[in-house]
Amino acid sequence: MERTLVLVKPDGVQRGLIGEIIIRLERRGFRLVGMKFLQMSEGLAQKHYGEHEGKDFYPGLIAYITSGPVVAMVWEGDQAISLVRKIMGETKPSASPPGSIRGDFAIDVRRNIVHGSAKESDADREINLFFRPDELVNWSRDVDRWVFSGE
Ligand code: D4T
Repeated sequence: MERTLVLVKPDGVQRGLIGEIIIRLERRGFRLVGMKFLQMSEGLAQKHYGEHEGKDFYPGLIAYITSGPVVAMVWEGDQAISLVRKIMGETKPSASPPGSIRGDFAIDVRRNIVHGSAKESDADREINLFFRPDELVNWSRDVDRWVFSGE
C-alpha cells in the first residue's frame, strides 16, 4: 500500500470543490488516513515547493498557495501515488483530459485546484511536512476486500 499527500489548493476551497475532490478519491477506492484544514505559512509553502525556488513562477506560486485555506489529506491504497495523479490530470489543466479533476474544473496552470505527490520520496517528505505520525489513522474498512484483492 502507498500513501500520498493531496492538497485542495486555495482555488479549490474558494470554489467549493472540497467535496467534489474527496468523492472522486473515495469512490475510486482509496482510504482516507489523515485530513486537516489550514492556511499554509510562507515557511511551509517554501518547504513544500523548495524544488521550484529560483524559477520565474516561484514567487507567484508561494503567494497563491498561502493566499487562503487549503485542505491537506493523506490517502492510501495500491498505487495511490500514480493513480491519484491520474485522477487529477496533468499539471497544465489545458493538457488534462475531461474526466480528470483539472480537466473538468481548471484552465490555468497557476490555478490548478489540487496537488498530489509525484513519487514515493516526495510523498514521504510531504506527508511529514503536514502531519505528525499520530495524526494519521491506521484502519481498515469492511469493504477493503472488495477493493483490494491482496494478491
Ligand atoms: P503541484 O505540485 O502543485 O501539484 O503541481 P505538479 O506536481 O502537478 O507540478 P509541478 O510540481 O511541476 O508545479 C508546481 C506548481 O507550480 C505551478 N506552475 C508550474 C506554474 O505556475 N507555472 C509553471 O510553468 C509550472 C510548470 C503549478 C503547479
